[in-house]
Amino acid sequence: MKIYGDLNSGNCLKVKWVCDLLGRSYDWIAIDTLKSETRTADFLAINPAGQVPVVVFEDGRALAQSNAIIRHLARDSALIPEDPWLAAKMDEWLFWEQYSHEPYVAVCRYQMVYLGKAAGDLDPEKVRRGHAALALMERHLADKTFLVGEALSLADVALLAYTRMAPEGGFSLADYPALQRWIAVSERALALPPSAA
Ligand SMILES: N[C@@H](CCC(=O)N[C@@H](CS)C(=O)NCC(=O)O)C(=O)O
Repeated sequence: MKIYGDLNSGNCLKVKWVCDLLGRSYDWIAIDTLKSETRTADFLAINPAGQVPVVVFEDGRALAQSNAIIRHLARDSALIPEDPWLAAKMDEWLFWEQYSHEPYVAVCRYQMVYLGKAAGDLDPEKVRRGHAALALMERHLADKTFLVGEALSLADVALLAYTRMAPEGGFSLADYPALQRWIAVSERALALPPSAA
């Protein structure tokens, strides 16, 4: 299996973390998104959407979209709750992450880290919606260890990717103690080095 990805991308790290945790072997093909390596004819032949991550399996079939990939890779594993209701709640978080979290938290980080924007120059609406996403997670996690059920699931993997990087996008986590606790627990479960957050 080949994973085309950029290690600076939370979406790509989700895929790497799931493979590492499940002991799946893979070749990591480094794609530099900042050098537009997602726009070459060869890359577009693999993923016409021109985005990483994309995985090419042994039989040549390709799968894009980080949350679709991790859902496929983790099928039949403990990262997806057996209980159908809890699995659906996990999916609720995966869709929410892509529509209500990543477009704000990850985009602000991208603009600050890679485009050199100052925090004060970020679009205030993006900042407001990023904080709204973090606050929703904070309320949910106030009395819980993990987002769904009693164990790490793909919901935690997907949300961890950009939440642990939120400070790089100008989102201080100082006022989010439950989030900080959850980040530390999830990082330990994934055997990741603790983030600065
Ligand atoms: N919804 C997609 C988003 C993928 C995405 O935005 N990828 C970015 C890196 S995080 C990318 O490839 N950007 C380069 C480009 O658009 O050319 C997913 O979850 O995989």
